[in-house]
Amino acid sequence: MTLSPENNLYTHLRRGFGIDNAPCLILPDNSVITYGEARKRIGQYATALKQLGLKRQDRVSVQAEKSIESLFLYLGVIQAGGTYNPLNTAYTQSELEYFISDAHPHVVVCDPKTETGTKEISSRYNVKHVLCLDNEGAGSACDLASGAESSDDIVAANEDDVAAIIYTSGTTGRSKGAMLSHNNLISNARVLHEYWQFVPGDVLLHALPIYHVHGLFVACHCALLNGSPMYFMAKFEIGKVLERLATSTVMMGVPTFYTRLLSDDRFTKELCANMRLFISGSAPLLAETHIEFEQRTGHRILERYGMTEAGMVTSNPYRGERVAGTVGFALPGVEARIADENGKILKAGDIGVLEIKGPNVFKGYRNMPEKTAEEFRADGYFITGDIATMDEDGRVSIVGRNKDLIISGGLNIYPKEIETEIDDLDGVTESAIIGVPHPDFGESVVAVVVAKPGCELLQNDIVDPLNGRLARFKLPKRVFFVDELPRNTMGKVQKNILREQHKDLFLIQSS
Ligand code: MLC
Ligand code: AMP
Repeated sequence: MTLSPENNLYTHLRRGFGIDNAPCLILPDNSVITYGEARKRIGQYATALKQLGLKRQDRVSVQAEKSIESLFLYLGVIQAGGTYNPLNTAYTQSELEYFISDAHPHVVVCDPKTETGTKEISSRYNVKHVLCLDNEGAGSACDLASGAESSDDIVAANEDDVAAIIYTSGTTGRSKGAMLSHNNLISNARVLHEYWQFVPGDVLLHALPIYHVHGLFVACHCALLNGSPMYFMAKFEIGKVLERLATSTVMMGVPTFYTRLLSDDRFTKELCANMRLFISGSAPLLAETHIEFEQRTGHRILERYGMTEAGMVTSNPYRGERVAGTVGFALPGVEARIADENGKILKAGDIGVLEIKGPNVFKGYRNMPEKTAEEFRADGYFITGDIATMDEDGRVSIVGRNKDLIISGGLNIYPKEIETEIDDLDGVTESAIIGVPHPDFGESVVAVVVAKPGCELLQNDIVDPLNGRLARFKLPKRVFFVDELPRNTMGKVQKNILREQHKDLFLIQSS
């Protein structure tokens, strides 16, 4: 293992950067940040972080709104050899405390609105510096960078050094910090850039958040490696997205983006005339959305499949059949197989758990060697927890999940975490959290609660106390009260029965 700038992700991204006066980011007010300006600014963040004493693989935890400054901060951390730890902006302060205690960051960057609380938490865990960035990209982190000399030096790394830690919720309710190495990120970025055939002239419409793999790595890395401009939007707002479509060529989104576009009459074939590629992932894209989209626009959405622990894993082909309801083939360099729960490899067409291996697969969960070991087979395959089939040609379809996970609008929600909070409430005996079909979010959170005898509870008695403890996207959208939960002979709650009972809840309401 050699320590070299050649092993640093930023070296590879920067090689792809456009010439100095080429546009890198186009903002809602049409102002443009060039690649030269971006490089300089990233170099200022790298210097500022080093001046704060950041060393190779020291963590920088960031819970800040999407802005050009938060993007530059990310790249500055990588240039400085640090480990970037983005956090969903919806996380509450009590959720934040766990991440800080686990990541043990050298620097925390937060929104000015949460500065007091974040400083208090950080002081308990010996964090050296707490800085701020607001939704406009202003704040002490930005000021510090402005006062630093820009440097082009990229800190040497081992290819196995941890470039990012992304927390993904766990089935036990405790979040796991997936450690992604520079090499994990470089290999995946290169493969996607080539597989999706990025070309000069591409313009990426970027409306995803940048605290997850999809918006931060998949989208940004492809554009940066290609030296392409990105329309950089704070969030997915339909009007703003429609405005930019006519001059974009590529968009990446979660299925909610596509269903929202389809439900807007302004979204037409003409508006998509310049588009080369629509990519969907992070959650299942309904076959009906795929078909309706093609009928409306003439474009076949390219669906791919991935996860925090491995970046992108499979993809429908760029040229060749993009089949609705399938996630395509293992990407070059990635090996995929279907196995039963004991690890016995199954034959084509059988349903089992998808297992994968490749340079994209993470190094493990931070501070959780046992949990990490449990999720790998002896021959190095990672057990994804997704139920899938693979046909004779290697085309994969995801048909379910072996993990008790809800994906709402592309965000993962683990029922256990919510159940633990609800079960702690006065007047509650127990609860079950389920995901049911939702026309906008794909799936939505529903709570089924057993109250203690004699306790009359209402929906608000359950939801209100969770506010402030759990991010709001995790809160149940509906609560049902029952006398008892259905259980099998082993005593396990039969969530499939509950899901079946409530499957039309949001579909009926919306029609
Ligand atoms: C927001 N809300 C949600 C929600 N997003 N509720 C459930 N599920 C969601 N995903 C709630 C808020 O708490 C708020 O509720 C209300 O909706 C309005 O908030 P908002 O921020 O204005 O929502 P909106 O802009 O409509 O956001 C929806 C969305 C967004 C789908 C555009 O969630 C989004 O951009 N999702 C993408 C997530 C993503 O990038 N996933 C990739 C993970 S990586 P209240 O009660 O407070 O008013 C991964 C690997 C892979 O999975 O394969 O890519
Ligand atoms: P995350 O933990 O946020 O990285 O989410 C990863 C999970 O999202 C995967 O394990 C899958 O369950 C799901 N996922 C991602 N892409 C797809 C897809 N195209 N189809 C179905 N599920 C998907």
